[in-house]
Amino acid sequence: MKTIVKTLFVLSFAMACTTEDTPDIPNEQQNTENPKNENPKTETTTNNVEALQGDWFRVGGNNPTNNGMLVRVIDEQGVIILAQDSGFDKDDIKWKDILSRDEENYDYSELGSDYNYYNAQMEIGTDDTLRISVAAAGAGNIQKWVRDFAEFNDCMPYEPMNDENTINEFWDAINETDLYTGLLPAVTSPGGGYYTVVLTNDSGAVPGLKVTSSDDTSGAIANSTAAATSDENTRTTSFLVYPEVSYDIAAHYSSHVPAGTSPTPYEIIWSYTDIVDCYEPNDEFSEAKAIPKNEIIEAYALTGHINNSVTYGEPQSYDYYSIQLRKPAKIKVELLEVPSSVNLNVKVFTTDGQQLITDYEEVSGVVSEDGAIYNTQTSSILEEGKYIIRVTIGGSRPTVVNDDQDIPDHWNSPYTFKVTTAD
Ligand SMILES: [Ca+2]
Repeated sequence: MKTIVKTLFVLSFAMACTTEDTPDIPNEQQNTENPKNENPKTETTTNNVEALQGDWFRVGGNNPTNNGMLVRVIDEQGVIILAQDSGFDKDDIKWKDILSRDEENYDYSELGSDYNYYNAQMEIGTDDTLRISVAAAGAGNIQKWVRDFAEFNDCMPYEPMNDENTINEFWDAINETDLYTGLLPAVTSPGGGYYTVVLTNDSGAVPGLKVTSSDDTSGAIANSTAAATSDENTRTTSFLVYPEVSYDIAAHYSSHVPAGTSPTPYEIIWSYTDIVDCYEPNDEFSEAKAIPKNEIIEAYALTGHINNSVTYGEPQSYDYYSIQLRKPAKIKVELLEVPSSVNLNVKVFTTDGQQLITDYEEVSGVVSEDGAIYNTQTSSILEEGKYIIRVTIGGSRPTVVNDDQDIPDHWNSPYTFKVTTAD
């Protein structure tokens, strides 16, 4: 039943709404070469709704946000199982009092977005498609419904946007610091990537390199000299990059090994390595990206530095996904590959944000340790509908490396997982 709140909502918007799909021009008239009344039926008491029973997915109509809606016909009623973004609720009776006119045609009442019912007709085709026309406000509209529907997948692939540049400059004196504001440009790639900056010279100077987010005035992503490293004339820093953030570079002449020259030439070489993650941005609950069940999903666990430090629990540590259950089941999230440098934490939520109780099954490693691979399954069977899966990155998760340190596994290696259902 609708609540008072819903009723008030409907009243306030009634002027703007007509039916669920704004009616348009009716379909061409039925070409009845053999009018049905030539063979009048005698068994008028039988309501032939047998062929309609079961699930129907909406795939076409003049309101595309309603596509993917799932209506389940039981006897003479069609009930919403998956509402998608239609504004309807699960369990609303979308098709009411279906009455067969003949083998293919039915009359019924269609629930409009104003929660009034409108006279409508449906025709089932030999290809097991259902075509619906709603007659309202002097016009009709055609919707197409089918028995099965590919699951939503919000993956938006893009080409990697790698970049590089070299700057040649001079220090005029020992202890001079040259500041390059925004030298490392903001990237647009949703998944971010990583910058590598090399500050070097062949004059014997020991360089100091400072990298900071252009958006953060306190601290630094990296700030150190090449003193006591394997190559004291070169300082190298790599760090994870967040989209739409630029970074500043400070090049410092800290000291010299042999007799210094003045001015002292130096070189800054930077390169950007893009990480393609087709489900980003998905750092917020509201940004959850739809993924299909039973398919391997590939993503990167961490986008990088908004500020000079990346703290555990910041949005870029989260990946949110949504899945849909078409029948009651447990949700099972199977981690398949996990970078050795991170620990992944998997949680399942209702769309209201309520976290569901889950059980774990270790596949390799220990659940709480880096690189652990395990399955997460809801403890109870969930009803049909949409659910949110959150993958959080924990563990050691370095976002900066210097000089000879290896690029951490989670920068270059995706995690992969698959969502399945269980009884
Ligand atoms: Ca994310």
